[in-house]
Amino acid sequence: MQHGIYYAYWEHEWAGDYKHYIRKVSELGFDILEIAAGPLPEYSRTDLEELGKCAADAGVRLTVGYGPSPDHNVGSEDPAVRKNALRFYEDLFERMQLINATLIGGALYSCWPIDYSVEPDKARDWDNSVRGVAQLGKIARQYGIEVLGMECINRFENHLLNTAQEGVAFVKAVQQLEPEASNVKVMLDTFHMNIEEESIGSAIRAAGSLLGHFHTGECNRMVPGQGHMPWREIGDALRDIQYNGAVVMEPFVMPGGQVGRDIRVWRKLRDDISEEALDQDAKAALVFQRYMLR
Ligand SMILES: [Mn+2]
Repeated sequence: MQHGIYYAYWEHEWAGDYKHYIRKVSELGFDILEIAAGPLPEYSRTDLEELGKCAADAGVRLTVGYGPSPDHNVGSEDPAVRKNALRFYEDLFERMQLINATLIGGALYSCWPIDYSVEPDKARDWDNSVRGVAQLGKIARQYGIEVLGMECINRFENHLLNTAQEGVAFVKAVQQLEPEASNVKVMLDTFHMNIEEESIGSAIRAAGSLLGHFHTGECNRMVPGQGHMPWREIGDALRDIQYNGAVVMEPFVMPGGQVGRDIRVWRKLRDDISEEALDQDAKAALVFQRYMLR
């Protein structure tokens, strides 16, 4: 099991100096830095190669997170949008290859957050998304992408995959349609599970061998260990399914900027939000998480 953290913990915008965060998380003792896909299309080939080298030199693995914009929805009803989305992802996968990133997770089957001003048609969107993700998985394979994490997220952010059970049904439907899309996996996040699942342990066991990526955080998105998530139950379930993949904490504790708006952080979740204090929390959370989930 490798432990990581999402760079946006320290940022107000969905971009940042990833080299700075590679060095920081390496010093804090993490194995993985998760970065946002959004800025990568702006990077030159040289920028990407340098980023990959920086990570390799620091011994940090890069994973990628993405909340797809509506024009990158592979399950859109509009064929032009689906086509545009696949083109976007193919370019992104090529960029990921240059930084040796083999895992991407998020609501890749749809967009984030979904626009609920129009009532969603879940059955229709599900079918479109299964077909779109089947193609996505096949394309990703050509670029060495080993995990496409279908993140099961709460009802307020998307309508398609709210529970692990739905995630499993979705991934099985994709793999049935396209056997080459075996890189399409279930992705769970304790923050979302806390809202949607009857039992967090059962949800993890339901994902079982299909679990490809795991996000952690407290119920209010503070770092693991500072709230009341059932970490013992989570650890037991991950051990039961012999999960040996990435576990990336995704804390958000600061209001402000586009990150604060998108994540709906309207208050400081801890009194001291200086970089030093955030670093200390991350370090303590890593010790806690390694211990609880080992
Ligand atoms: Mn997440």
